Amino acid sequence: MLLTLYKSALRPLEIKALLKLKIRGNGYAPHTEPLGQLASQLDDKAFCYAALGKVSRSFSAVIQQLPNELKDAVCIFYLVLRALDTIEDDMTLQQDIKQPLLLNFYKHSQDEAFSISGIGDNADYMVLLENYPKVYRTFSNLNNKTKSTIVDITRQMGSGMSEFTDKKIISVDDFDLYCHYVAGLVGIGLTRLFLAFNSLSVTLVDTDAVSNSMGLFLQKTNIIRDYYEDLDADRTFWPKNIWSEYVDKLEDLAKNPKSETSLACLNHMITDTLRHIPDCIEYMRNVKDNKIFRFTAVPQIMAIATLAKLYNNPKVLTDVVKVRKGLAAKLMLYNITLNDLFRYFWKNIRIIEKKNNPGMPYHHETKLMIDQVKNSINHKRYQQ
Ligand code: D99
Repeated sequence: MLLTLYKSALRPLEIKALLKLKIRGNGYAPHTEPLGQLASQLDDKAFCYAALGKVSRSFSAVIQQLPNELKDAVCIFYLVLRALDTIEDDMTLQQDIKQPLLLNFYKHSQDEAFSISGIGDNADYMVLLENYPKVYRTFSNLNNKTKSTIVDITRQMGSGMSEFTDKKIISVDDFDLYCHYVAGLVGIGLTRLFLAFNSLSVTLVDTDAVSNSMGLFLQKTNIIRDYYEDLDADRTFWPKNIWSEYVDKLEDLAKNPKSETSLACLNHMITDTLRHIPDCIEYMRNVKDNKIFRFTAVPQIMAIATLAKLYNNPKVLTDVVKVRKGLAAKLMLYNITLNDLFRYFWKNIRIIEKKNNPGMPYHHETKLMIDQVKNSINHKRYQQ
């Protein structure tokens, strides 16, 4: 926390926001005891919120922005997805165990007796899977529409993850399909939860396609940001058809992080992610419920700020580059409006534009994408 405060030292609004969040306790200072110990002390729903606070502190703060009736649904949705993700991420699991577990997880998530030990690369994830009956019982108290949405998304996601356990990400279409399974479906599922809560909360025409882009934008940003960490864990999600234009092996990027070729590959990946922004702007323009807007806006603004920091930045290829937690805290504390969102996107796309030097490989394609993003913001800004 001290390091977090230090990083925001010159930004009083962020300091204030971080301290307020810490004092309010929900976002930054959840229970201090280990989740395993809490499991025996807390009732089912309290355990679920404690688990949420442990696996993603900033997300558990973001979720507080939602209307009460939606909080439980999204908390459980997140935990079910996190459980499934923990199984997918476990590299020690042999294929003939992992595949059926992924494929059938949606059935297990409806079975009170389901609990599984020894899976997960950290204690909190392991405890979550061991205490899955607590998640199930909290899930079972949700309304039928919410339950069927969560089960259907989990079924599709588990099937997609299973498909990709022995399939490599070669083309950009493969990349879009993988990200659809692990993140696009989250956007689609959330929109269904929002509409079940209030049918006028999101007024989209091409609902699933635009909701899918919301997930792809966040997931692709994470995959670019986590290049070095994933390389270390021998996990690669960057599509071969992109990186093989620049290097023979993906790990070669880390060998010459400052070279024009390595940076061109990084910028190419970021340009591919910018492609989803017009849909994200379209989504945000159609969120009519203020609390749902704030919930969806925070990760979007964090993502565009992250991309601006990653663009043409050699550090991405040797370390994990993150934006300040203070930004998330500030976004959560202030009632951000659609125009604030436009301002953040505009500011950060301008940062990328300034770093996109004419002499760089892929400069032209990036410029075209940036112009499309600017039009999508500008056009919406006046039309609003
Ligand atoms: C996610 N994703 O928030 Cl996809 C996962 N943080 O990044 Cl239910 C599950 O948002 C759910 O710690 C919702 O750096 C989300 C997205 C989301 C989506 C679509 C519409 C609205 C919201 C997350 C969760 C973590 C998150 C944590 C982040 C700072 C900002 C808040 C951090 C997206 C996914 C699926 C790509 C991981």
